[in-house]
Amino acid sequence: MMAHTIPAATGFLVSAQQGGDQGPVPVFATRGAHETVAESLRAQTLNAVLVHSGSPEGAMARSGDTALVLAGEFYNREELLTLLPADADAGTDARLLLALLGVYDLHAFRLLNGRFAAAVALGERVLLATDHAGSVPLYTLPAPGRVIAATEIKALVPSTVRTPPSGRPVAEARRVRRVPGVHQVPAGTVLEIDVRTGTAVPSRTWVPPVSRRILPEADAADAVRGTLERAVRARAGTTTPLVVLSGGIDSSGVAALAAAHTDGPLDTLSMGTDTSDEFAEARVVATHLGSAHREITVPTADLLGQLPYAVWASESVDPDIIEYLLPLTALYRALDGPARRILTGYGADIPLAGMHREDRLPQLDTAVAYDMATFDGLNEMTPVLSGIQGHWSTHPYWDREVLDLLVPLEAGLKRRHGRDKWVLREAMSTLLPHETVTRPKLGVHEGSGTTSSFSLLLIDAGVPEADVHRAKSLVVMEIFDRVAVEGVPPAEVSTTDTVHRVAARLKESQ
Ligand code: AMP
Ligand code: PCX
Ligand code: MG
Repeated sequence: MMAHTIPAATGFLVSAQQGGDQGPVPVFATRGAHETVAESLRAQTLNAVLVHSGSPEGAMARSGDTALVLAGEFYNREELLTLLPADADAGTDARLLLALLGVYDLHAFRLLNGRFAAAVALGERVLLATDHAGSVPLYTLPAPGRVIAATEIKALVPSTVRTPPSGRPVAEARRVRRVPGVHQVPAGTVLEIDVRTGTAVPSRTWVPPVSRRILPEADAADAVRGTLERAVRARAGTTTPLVVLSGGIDSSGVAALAAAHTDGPLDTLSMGTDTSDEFAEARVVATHLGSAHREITVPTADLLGQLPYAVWASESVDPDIIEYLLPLTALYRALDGPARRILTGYGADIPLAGMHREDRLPQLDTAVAYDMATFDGLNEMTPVLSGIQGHWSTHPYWDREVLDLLVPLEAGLKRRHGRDKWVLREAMSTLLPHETVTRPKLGVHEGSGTTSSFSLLLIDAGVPEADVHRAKSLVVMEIFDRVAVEGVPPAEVSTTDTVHRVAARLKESQ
């Protein structure tokens, strides 16, 4: 079965408890209907609220003393099905996971290539798992007798958790700023929690490769094209997908491969601002592929005004990441109408070191190793970003197989013949116009003018140039505290006021 427009559930809040008290109040930025579920097992009750768009039953599964909920989807269903008897009950991803847990227990999570967060109650244990990239963020507050977990922080803050249990520490997990006891489940990890004690034991299910692989040019390019093609096909769904297109090699490559798997024209969409856009470059690709192409222009003042939405959706406090996500937030928010399955080129620059504009091989590989060791917790691929408008985004470059191929390629295949991301450009060279294949990298934060206009806002408020990055960080943290921790709606938080407060505070402390 191929993925449909939207997965059965795009978020959840669960409470697994020995007693039968009420579950927490559901609060999500992700748009969708809420379905309440209660499954009584021998030693615990699993209460859940699913965020869904019409068929929540596809996101849960129960058999004997095991019950689970799943937000998101798997991309290697066919492969996984070969592990089960032909008549296995595995029609949905949730049922498939249940069947795999029956055979492999928590090691089932090592088998999955997907974009998901899962919560499983089985016996006296609770399993909380992320995909290899932690691309659907998952947070937990494990306490003796009651484990709560959710795909958004705002569902676990003291005001929504009716009786905040005193949480237990979670080894190797990062704590959430300003929310006592709440930890983020690490990427590529399953936490095994004893519901009686709240003790959590992590097991890694994926780690980024650290060795490097040597391949002839042609073999490397063929492998990249074939692997990426499978990743795009697995994500394309059964309705026409929408590719968010900058006209750079990453998103253009995704668009070219998606067009080949779509009956009729592909949909593509570009955003720009009144200060900056990449419309001409994206149009070259759209014309080449014959896509139904749209352009959206967002005034710069509106763009900066949407900062609270970017933070509310991503729950990230990294100012650089917020600058990448802000133009995309504005793009998704402008995308009215029915729910769409969105493919993006996001993430290609991480395994290929495209952001670093580095041509020395040791430095390039240092950048790859660093970025692959530090992505966890940044939430840059969270589905909530487009989920606030009811859409579902997915990132082919962060497919598990694509990463397992791209990360280990020796640096000389990434920078070669004077080009960055050489192996990707070579892989796409027959599918795209020459000017697209050879176009230099421009980040979304640059192409939309986001970085420069945010800097200007701070400088105009009196922040010295040397303090701009720190001030951005303070602005983002303050907005996080309002919209994620205190539950203030993003529409009620002003970027400009926050910037002025931060500027005044910085002046005082000088
Ligand atoms: P980047 O790698 O900086 O180009 O941005 C990551 C991804 O965001 C791209 O691969 C595109 O899918 C999307 N994107 C970036 N810029 C735009 C834009 N101006 N319009 C639409 N989508 C964009
Ligand atoms: N990107 C990158 C992501 C870059 C930063 N993330 C990280 N180091 N964890 C990409 O699409 O790969 C741009 C704008 O380029 C965002
Ligand atoms: Mg890119």
